[in-house]
Amino acid sequence: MKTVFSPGQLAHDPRHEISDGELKPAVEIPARAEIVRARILEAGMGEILAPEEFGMAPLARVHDAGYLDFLDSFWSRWTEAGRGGEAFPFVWPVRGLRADPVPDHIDGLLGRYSFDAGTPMGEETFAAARASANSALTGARLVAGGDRAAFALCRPPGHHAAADYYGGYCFLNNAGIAAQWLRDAGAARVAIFDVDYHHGNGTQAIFYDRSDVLFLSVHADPREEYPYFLGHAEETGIGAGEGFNVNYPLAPGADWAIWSAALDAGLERIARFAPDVLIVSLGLDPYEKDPISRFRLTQDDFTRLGARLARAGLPTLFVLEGGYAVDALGVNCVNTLTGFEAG
Ligand code: SP5
Ligand code: ZN
Repeated sequence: MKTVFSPGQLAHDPRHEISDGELKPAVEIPARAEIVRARILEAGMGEILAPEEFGMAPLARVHDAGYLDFLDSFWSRWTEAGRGGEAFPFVWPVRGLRADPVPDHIDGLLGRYSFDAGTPMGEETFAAARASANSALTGARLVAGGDRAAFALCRPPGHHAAADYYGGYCFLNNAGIAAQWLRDAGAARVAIFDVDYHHGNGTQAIFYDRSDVLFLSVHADPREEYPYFLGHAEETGIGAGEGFNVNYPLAPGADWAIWSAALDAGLERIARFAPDVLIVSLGLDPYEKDPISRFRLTQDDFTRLGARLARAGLPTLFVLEGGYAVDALGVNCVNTLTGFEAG
C-alpha cells in the first residue's frame, strides 16, 4: 500500500513536556516519523508520496473557526508577550468558569483551547499539524479513488484533539478530518476504529451526536489512565448518535488475548454498521515496551492486528496516532500494515 508523508511534519520538534511532576524530554518527537519511514523503505512496502495541499476548508469542517485562528496566531501572541521556549497553558475554564467570552490574553487563550499541560507548542507546530492533516486527507483520497488501503504517516498525531481544543500531543484531528472529507466525497457511512492505548477523546467528541460516523475505541480504562475524563463503556452516543459510539476500556496489563477479544467485538459492530470506509487510528502504544503505556502487545501481535483488520474486507485508511518506543515503532507499524496486506 502507499504511504503519505511530508518532511514538513518534522518541523514540530518539541523539547519538553510537563508530566510526572517534571519538565521531561518530549516523547512525541520527529524521530518517530523518521523511523517509521525508514522501515517502510527497508521493507519495500510501497511508494511514499508527498501529501497534496487541501487548504483550510476540510479542517474547518471538523474544527471551530476560533480554534483554527488560535492555532494560526498563538506563536506571534506568545512572542509578543515576551515569551520564548515553548508555549504551555496553566489555567482552564473548568466547571463554573466561563469558556465564553474567549479571553484576549495568550495565557487565557491557551487555557481556553487546550485540555492538558502536557503538549508543548512552538513556532512550527501549526504548519506541521497542517502537513499531517494533509497526509490523512491525501490517504483518504487514495482510498476514495479505489486503493484497497493507504497509510497516512501522521505526526503530530490527532485523536486527542477535539473541535476546539488540543492536548495529548494532538492539534488537528487527522482521522476525524479524513472521515468528514470522505463523507463529503460521497461515503454514506464511515467507521473509525481507534486502537491507540489512550482513549480517542477528541474523535469521540467530534462525532458523538452523529450516526453517519461510527467511533470505536479499545484503550486503557480512563479510571486508571490518561485522558482520565472520557472513554468509559457507558458513553454510547447522544441524540441521533445514540448507539454509534463504542468504548472498550481495559485494565492496565491487557495482553493479546484480552485486547484481541475487544478488537473482535469492535469488528463485529463494524460489520453490522456496514461502512463504505474504515479508518484505523493506529496507535502503536499498546506495545509491551512502550515507555508510557501498560498494555502487553508484542511485535508479532501487530501483525495479527493487521490480519484481523483485513478480514473486515473494507477499504481502509490507516492513520498513525501514538507510540513512543521509538526504536520499535518502525517494525510495529510495518508489521501491522504488512499483516493487513497478507490478510
Ligand atoms: C497520541 C497519544 O498517544 N497521546 C498520549 C498523551 C499522553 N500524555 C500523558 C503522558 C503521561 C505519562 N505518564 C507516564 C508514567 C510512566 N512513566
Ligand atoms: Zn496514545
